[in-house]
Amino acid sequence: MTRALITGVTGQDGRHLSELLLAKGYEVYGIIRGQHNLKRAILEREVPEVRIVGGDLTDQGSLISVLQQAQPDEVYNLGAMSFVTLSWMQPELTGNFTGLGALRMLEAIRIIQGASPSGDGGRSIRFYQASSSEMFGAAPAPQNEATLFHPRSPYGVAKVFAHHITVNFRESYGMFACSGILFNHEGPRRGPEFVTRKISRAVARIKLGLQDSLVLGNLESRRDWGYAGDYVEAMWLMLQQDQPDDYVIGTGETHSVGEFARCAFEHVGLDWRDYVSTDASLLRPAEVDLLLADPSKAREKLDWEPKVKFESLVRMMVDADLALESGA
Ligand code: GDR
Repeated sequence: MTRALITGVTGQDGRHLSELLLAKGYEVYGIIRGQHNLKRAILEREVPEVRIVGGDLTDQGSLISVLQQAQPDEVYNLGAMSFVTLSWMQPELTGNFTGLGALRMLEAIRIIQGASPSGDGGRSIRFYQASSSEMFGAAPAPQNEATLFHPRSPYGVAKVFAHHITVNFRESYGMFACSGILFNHEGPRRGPEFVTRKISRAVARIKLGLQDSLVLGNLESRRDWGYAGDYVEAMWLMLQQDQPDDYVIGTGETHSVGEFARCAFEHVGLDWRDYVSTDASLLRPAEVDLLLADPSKAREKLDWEPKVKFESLVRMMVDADLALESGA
């Protein structure tokens, strides 16, 4: 039986990926830091088959122990401080967790499997790094694997380090290490701090009379939004190839935050202009204005296509929040 180890297993992607791998017959181990917490409880309820192991991306020794315990064939490093806004408030923590965390896991794998600098070893554990379109930041669109990074947040900077160290371990030690540069991916499991879920939740609550308005920041920024369930499939595909490589994953469509809000309100028969206002305190010190993926390499080499389109994604999220908020 193939064994996978996932960091960030309690997050949106961790839960989707666990389900995908379990359905493929994998034994899935998930690293959880700290003691009991709400996110762990959600994971245990939604995907109880995941074997939970204690560890922390800021603790090198714990990662070595976890690898010894789980003996994985594949490691998916999804763990990060992933909320861009928070990365300006806690930049050092972000660098440590999101940037150095990837290095610690790579080092742990190298130590465990005894990869040699000549590149003739270390092919047994396959490694996936969750890289992000935030690395592109201000780079001109559309963005693909050859686009130069220009990150605009401490989070983006930390992800650039994690991406390059993944490529470097592949080149230095011959490790099967892949970096998936995923554009924004959403769904009903998205945390409420991210703009799509903030909107879908507010729309549901406004429709049900539980809330009367929604305050947002920048309505003009544009994102390439896809469905998280489609994107975890791409992660898995990357680790099934003959050669390790890096891939951009996105839809090739871009929409503004305002368009997302308009579409979400329209779905419940409301006009977004009656409910949405903006507040300058929600603007970021530096913004990423336009993200648009060119996912041609993934389409050609992985035969990967996103299935859920923008409007279906918005409707899926609003419907899920309507069900949740009405206790259905
Ligand atoms: P992002 O996602 O920063 O792209 O990173 P987020 O949903 O937080 O922001 C998207 C855009 O919406 C604008 N915005 C707001 N954002 C939030 N959170 N709250 C608001 O009220 C609001 N109003 C406007 C933002 O300014 C921004 O332009 C996500 C994360 O999941 C990262 O971890 C991941 O790497 C990238 O996507 C790909």
